[in-house]
This record gives sequence, C-alpha cells and structure tokens, in this order.
Amino acid sequence: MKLYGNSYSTCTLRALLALAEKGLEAELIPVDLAKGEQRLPQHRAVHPFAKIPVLIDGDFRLYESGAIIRYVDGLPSSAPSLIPADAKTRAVMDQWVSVEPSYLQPHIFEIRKQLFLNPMFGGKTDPAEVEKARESVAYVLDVLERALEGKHYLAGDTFTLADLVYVPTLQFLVIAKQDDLILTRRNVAAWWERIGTRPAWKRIVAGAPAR
Ligand SMILES: N[C@@H](CCC(=O)N[C@@H](CS)C(=O)NCC(=O)O)C(=O)O
Repeated sequence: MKLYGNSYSTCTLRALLALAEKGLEAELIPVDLAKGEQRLPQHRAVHPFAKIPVLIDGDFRLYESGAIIRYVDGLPSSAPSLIPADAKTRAVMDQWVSVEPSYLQPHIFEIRKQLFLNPMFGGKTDPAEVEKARESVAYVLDVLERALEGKHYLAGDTFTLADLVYVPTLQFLVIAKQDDLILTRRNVAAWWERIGTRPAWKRIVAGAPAR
C-alpha cells in the first residue's frame, strides 16, 4: 500500500495511526503542502480536491481520512477491530469521528496558524486570535469531559476509531504547549493518557515505520 500525505498533517497521521494499530504498513509518499504540491496535476489525478491523504491499495484508490481509517480497519489483520459491532455503539463512534473535524480541528488549525505558520512565513502571531481559538477548543473539550464521565473511551469500554481521530490533533496541543487545555480536565486528561501512550502512536511519534 501507498499513502500520499505528510507526517505533519493530522489527516495523514490519522491514516498512519489506523495502519499502525492494525499492524499494517504503507509507504508514505510525501506531498509537500508548503510547496503546494497538493495542487499539482499529478496529485489532482489521485485526489481531485487537491488534499491529503490518499491511500492506494493495488488498483484501489481512496481519499478522505474518515473513509481510509474505516477501510484499513476492515483489512485482514490479527489486531482487534476498532469499529464496534453493536449498531448504537457504532453510531456513537461515528458521532465522535464527525465531531473532531467539524468542531475541534478548525480551532486547533487556527492555533497552528497563529503560533507556527504565521511566524514561519514572515507573519505575526495575533494573541487575540490564539485566545479565541483556545476558548473554542476549551468548549469542545468541556463537551468531551462530560461525555467521558465514567467511561474509558468515547464509545464505551474499548478504544475505537472515535478515540483514534483525536490523537493527532491533541498531540498538536502538546507540541504547541497548549496542553493545559487537556490537563486541566480530569476525564480528558485521563483519556489522553490512555490514548496518547498507545504503542502504535508512540512508534509514529518516534518516527518509526507504521507497523
Ligand atoms: N476531509 C478531508 C480533509 C483533508 C484535508 O484538509 N487535508 C489537509 C491536510 S490535514 C490538506 O490536504 N491541506 C492542504 C490544502 O488545503 O491545500 C480528510 O479528512 O481527508
């Protein structure tokens, strides 16, 4: 398998983490977003919306990280499924998988833009924008805090795709030294300790191949 993407892209990291959790691997074909490589005709040929990631499995091509992680979960593997069999639990998983890019990721991307991308490309950090984004992240984490009361994972007792999709974005808060947002919430902090220390993720963070 091949995965077009980049290890600094949270969407790519979701796919890499799903592969790692299942004990599978794909060759990472780097697409440099800073250079605009995602908009080149050769990339549009694999992703018509000029984004990453894209998974290639033989003659099968798939984009959208949400679809990729579900596909990867269904591949033959000795690892347990990350998708619950029960319809209601699976629907709850889907709800949380959808919450992450809809309500959390845009604000985390704003923090990234303000603290990293603006200074990197000659711009300035706007502290008011950082504060606004932090407040929005705090709101989402408060929702998660309540949802995690009495639970180990978002969809119940086991780690599922619902939890997996939060790992790369929450890691970014750690990198950006904004993890007070995580650590000041008891349930979120305990959940992050559980999901952020899984061997598959630790291997990715350490730069080891996703296996
Ligand atoms: N819904 C898509 C979002 C894909 C996406 O926005 N990818 C980002 C990287 S995380 C990207 O390619 N950005 C480049 C751009 O917008 O030009 C998915 O989950 O795969």
